[in-house]
Amino acid sequence: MKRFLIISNRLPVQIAISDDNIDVTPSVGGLATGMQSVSKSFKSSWIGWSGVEAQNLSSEQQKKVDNALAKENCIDVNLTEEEVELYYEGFSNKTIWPLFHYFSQFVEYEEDQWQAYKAVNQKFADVIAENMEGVDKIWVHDYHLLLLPQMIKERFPEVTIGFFLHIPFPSYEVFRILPWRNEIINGMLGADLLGFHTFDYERHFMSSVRRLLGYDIQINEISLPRRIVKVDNFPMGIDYDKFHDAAIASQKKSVRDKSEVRKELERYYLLYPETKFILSIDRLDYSKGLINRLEAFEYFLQEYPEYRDKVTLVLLAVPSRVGVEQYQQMKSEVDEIVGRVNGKYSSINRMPIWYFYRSLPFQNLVDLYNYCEIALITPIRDGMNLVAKEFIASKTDGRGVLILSEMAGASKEMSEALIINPNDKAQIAAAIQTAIEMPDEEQIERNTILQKRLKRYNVEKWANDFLNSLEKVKMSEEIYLAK
Ligand code: ADQ
Repeated sequence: MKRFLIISNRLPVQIAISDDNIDVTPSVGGLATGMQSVSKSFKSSWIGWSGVEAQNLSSEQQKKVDNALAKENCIDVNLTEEEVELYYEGFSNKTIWPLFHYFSQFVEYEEDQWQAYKAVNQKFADVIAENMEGVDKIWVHDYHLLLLPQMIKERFPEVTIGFFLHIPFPSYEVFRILPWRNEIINGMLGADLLGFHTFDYERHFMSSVRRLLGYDIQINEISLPRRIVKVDNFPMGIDYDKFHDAAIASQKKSVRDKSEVRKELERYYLLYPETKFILSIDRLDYSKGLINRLEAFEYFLQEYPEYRDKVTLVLLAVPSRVGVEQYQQMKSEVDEIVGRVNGKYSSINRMPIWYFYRSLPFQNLVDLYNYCEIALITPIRDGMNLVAKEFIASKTDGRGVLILSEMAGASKEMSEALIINPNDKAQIAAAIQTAIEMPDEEQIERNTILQKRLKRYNVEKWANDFLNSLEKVKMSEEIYLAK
């Protein structure tokens, strides 16, 4: 059987190191799940960074880490503290991330970060080169590794390379701001198949290729001098059954076995049966629109006073990139607004916002999705947004209303949600009212369509579709070269 390589910045594992023990546990994220289904048909290995900085390990410990990773079919790309700072926290998260999410005011243009980005992409290419035996296909993921496809193609021209971008690709007028724009585009064009979440990102990419490099472009093909590159959209799905089944199982649990979250929500609901819970979940990231969401909620409480005692916003923010200045600033701003709103609208028994700054175990997450009547998801920009899909998948009686930003890739597939402009406070407030008042039959009607779609196009289907297209690319390339 041919071998297949999956490449991403981080390996899909968590590593815990103590004096005499190394514990490696597989992580359960969407990408890892999608890839599990792929590894049924291919013998695959995953190459990426373990999350442990190389110089913090003794050679003995490094050996143990490598052995433990090998059992999970994972291969570590050792990164030093400096590389992590310049390549990951630097160029990836201070240049590419803000630019591709249209936050051009946050973009840093640092030559040393760019050099580190190139060097680490090269380091990935070197580790790949050491592990190429029997490999005929490579799938590279995301914005940390935009130069890697070309680096692999130069060394292994016969190998088929796929690349998938998990974040938006911005319009040409934004992308062109980048001093290293041509290198980035050329890096990506090393792939045989380029995948994006939406047609718009695909179109933006094509437009940048045409305007920067002048290549000939047909509907979803780019003709390079010696080969063609296919470009297509593959909206990423979720592990639908996992969320749906967990929600059903949770409802059947006895009081003793229920999660703390569920017990607390049920207790509160007994005291205040009129309460509608509005759920907000994301990483604390400026692209996710937490500030505008909180301001819209504040506006709702102010303009719709009759609902003040009937709604509770459950705000869950996962700590993210805590070393980056804009993230620290945003955290202070969120703290301030939550304090202001709770200060103004709380009563002795009730608080309008329940604020949690932490990650949650899977079961609690599912219980929140399942129990809360409304989800308020208002990113300023978001490649896809899986939370929106997980919320709908976790509904078991068809009830629940999703309010979703038109700037999330997910909005393209979820038009049955209440779609809003994240910068329009009045529109968001009106949508909250609509959601609270929406009749059950209408909720069920909308969610039935959404659930059917999410179940059909799940993460397994997404991964398989991408790989099927990768197979076809090879065939059409042979025809092209024969012409
Ligand atoms: P993210 O920006 O991380 O992903 P998203 O797609 O919403 O955003 O995925 C977040 C994941 O984290 C979800 O699977 C969710 O279950 C989990 N999560 C969120 N809050 C949590 C909490 N408090 N505790 C535990 N888990 C939590 C990037 C892009 C997105 C794109 C994905 C996939 O930015 O646009 O959808 O990749 O391509």
